[in-house]
Amino acid sequence: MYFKESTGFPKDFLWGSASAAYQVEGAWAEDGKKPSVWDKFVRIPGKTFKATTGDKAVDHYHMYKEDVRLMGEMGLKTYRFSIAWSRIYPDGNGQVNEKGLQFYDDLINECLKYNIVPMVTVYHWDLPQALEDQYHGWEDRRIVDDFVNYATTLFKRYGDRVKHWIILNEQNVFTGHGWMLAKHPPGKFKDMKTYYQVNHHAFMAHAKSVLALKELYPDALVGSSFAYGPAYAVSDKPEDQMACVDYEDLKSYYWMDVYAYGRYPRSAMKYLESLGVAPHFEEGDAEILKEAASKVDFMGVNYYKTCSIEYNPLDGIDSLGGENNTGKKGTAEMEGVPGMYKVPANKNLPTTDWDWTIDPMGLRFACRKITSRYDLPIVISENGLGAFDKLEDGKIHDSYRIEYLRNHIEELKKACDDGCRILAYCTWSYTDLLSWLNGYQKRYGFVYVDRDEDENSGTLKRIPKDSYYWYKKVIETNGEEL
Ligand code: BGP
Repeated sequence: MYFKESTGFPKDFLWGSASAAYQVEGAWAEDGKKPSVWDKFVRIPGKTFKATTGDKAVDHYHMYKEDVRLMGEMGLKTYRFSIAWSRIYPDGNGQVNEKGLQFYDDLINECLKYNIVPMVTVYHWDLPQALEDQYHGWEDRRIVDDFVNYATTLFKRYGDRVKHWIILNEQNVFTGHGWMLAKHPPGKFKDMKTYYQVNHHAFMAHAKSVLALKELYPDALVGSSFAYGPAYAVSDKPEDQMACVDYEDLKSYYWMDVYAYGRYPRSAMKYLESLGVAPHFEEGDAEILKEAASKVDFMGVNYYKTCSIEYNPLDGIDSLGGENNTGKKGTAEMEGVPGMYKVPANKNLPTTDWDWTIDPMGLRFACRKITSRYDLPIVISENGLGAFDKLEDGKIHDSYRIEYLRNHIEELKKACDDGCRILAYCTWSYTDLLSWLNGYQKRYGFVYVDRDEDENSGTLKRIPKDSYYWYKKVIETNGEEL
């Protein structure tokens, strides 16, 4: 739609930035914390870029005061961070660890000191290893109760100060990478049946946590964050359009429909049943999903890229695709399901060095799709550019990041004009941090952290980049000066 006048961003808009515990904290075995599945996984040779780990990460655990001070000076309105389950319950369940709880108390209070709204992610992938050892983690239904117990502990402890809660981060990514692509723990390949069952458990954990939170704090705002890569059909051929509908049902609505409507897309479920991989429901599950969906306040969206969809004949490509984890352009491989769709590169769009399309309008597209399908408010919980940053005379001139963010924010403003209710925009990420599979060379932050790929080199000094000062202006002018 085209509007002569922009109404701009709402007055109380939350300009934010995000991180995740494993990617920033370090202190992997301190103050009672026990290993998470990531602490173990990164030690398997060949799993991460140059064998990088989050043992030390960017030491946010010890340097959080400096990080939050820089946020305060920037005028940041919200800081989205996650809590490490294995700091709170080192064994996943059982004994709670007071020192772990205290750390997040301190972090939350530090944010509040600078009028920064804490936005808490309950789960950003770092499952306690103990639960993997006890019953294979997400594969077992017991995870649901342990998760809700953990989440409820957080709600009770922090709910007086935290209003914004994201239950799960990118359920589609951690399950897809964990049980189909073998790229995240537990490193299983094409285990489709377990993949869908694991997802059902995660949906139940999400739903029951939403209900538990609303019971304690009816005014809290809650949702989960979905990694949404909107799909474009490559042509107006009906078979390409149909392929795109298939792709969206299986790769997007399969998650967002459950969060927003409390039910799976009918065609996707029919398809999974035909393959014999549909998830098993326990009695009452359908009702719980529905009830929780009616209480969800927003759709969390992590937006990085769009994709193109083309019909894939029965004798066509059969591949889960291959990610580029090196930063060498053009090394990603195409995904395809015979008889349905394939995902060719979009020739109309530039890409990052990791082959992610750069598509600012895709963000507006995502907001519009969500608004018309679910009519829910939206929290953009992640958006950003991973790049190689070079220190020059002690500074980082990241004009490419500014351009990326500016173009995305412009499109987000148009989404606001279109009537989408956008509550927050969090860039990924605040400081530089560990990229799960791409080490420390793929940088996203407003604040440069002096550290090398090597575990022990670098002073960890924080240096605000050009984008830091640029975003400060954006916040000051509520998105008017880009
Ligand atoms: C999202 C994750 C983040 C972050 C980001 C960038 O999928 O929620 O944790 O890692 O992507 O991804 P990457 O580090 O692979 O570039």
